[in-house]
Amino acid sequence: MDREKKKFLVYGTGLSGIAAASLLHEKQQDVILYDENENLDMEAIRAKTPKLQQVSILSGELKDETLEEIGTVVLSPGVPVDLPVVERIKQKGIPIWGEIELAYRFGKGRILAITGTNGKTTTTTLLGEIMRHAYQDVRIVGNIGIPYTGIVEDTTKDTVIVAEVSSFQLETIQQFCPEVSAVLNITPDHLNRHHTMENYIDAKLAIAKNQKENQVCVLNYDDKVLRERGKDIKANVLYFSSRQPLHRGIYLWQNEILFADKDGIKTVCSVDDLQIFGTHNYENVMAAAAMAISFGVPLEKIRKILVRFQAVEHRIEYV
Ligand code: UMA
Repeated sequence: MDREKKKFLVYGTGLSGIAAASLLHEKQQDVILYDENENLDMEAIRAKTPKLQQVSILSGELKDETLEEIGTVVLSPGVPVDLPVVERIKQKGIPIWGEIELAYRFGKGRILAITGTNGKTTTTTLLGEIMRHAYQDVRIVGNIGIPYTGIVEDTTKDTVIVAEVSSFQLETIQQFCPEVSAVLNITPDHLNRHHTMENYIDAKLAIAKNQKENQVCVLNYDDKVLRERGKDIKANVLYFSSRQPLHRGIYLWQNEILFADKDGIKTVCSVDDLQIFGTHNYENVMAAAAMAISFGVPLEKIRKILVRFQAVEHRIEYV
């Protein structure tokens, strides 16, 4: 059977799975929603969205005969890619897309994407606010708790998408390609899922794997791994540093955040004017500012939001 005409199987019935299945249904694709959990409350799932009334929902063991009908599997980020059942899907030659990949294939707009072990949510929120100040239609999505597939139907070519992406989500991208990406830092995390630090680093850096020379990847110069691996990135790498001046990039010098490029050095802001504190937060500010500058937002607009921005809930703040 022609794979194009086969069904999608959406694996996982959490936030990502429900948004992905709803999008596929909306796009008139044949879709099966699947979850390993045998005690799944299907009625509760259907109740979550009226769009799912027409979608078949399966749970428990995933049978070979079901896979015979499947053209593409859309994996939720929480599903490890080395599960025996996922290996079985790969052996059958069925393409596996992450939920982010599905959104990318069906969505429109310009994408900025952020990953890193720490600071993702603060940086994503801050960048989202800067973008909202500069553009009309801005969506903040991803690991932050808003599935990217959930907003795809509302996107146009003018939509600006600011996405927080986790290593789990990046493991299953194929073509996903942000215009501007950032990796904030990499320290050991989620090693039960990725097994080795090398796998974890590879998953994080996949954010830049499809980027071209005219696109930008923002990296932390003070992170040894990122400084090394930055040399292999095809995109234009723009570094930030809280420890040293850079010829080209954004850095902390005494109390000032400065941006240096071929035209000279400009002041982004003074850290004394910020509402968030600590070097880790100055790094988040530098990453968000570097991304916004790379996207073409004027410095004055960036500065206005930086000095106004308050800590994201449940993050460290000054009391
Ligand atoms: N499931 C299986 N088999 C498995 C694992 C899960 O069938 O082996 C099923 C579960 O029974 C459940 C569903 O999959 O029904 C859950 O899917 P999920 O774990 O992917 O969770 P979602 O609700 O879809 O939420 C996901 C992200 N979760 C994870 O990455 C674990 C959310 O990030 C994200 O906000 C959301 O998509 C929207 O994009 C959470 C997270 O903890 C906050 N992320 C990690 C982190 O930040 O450290 C990476």
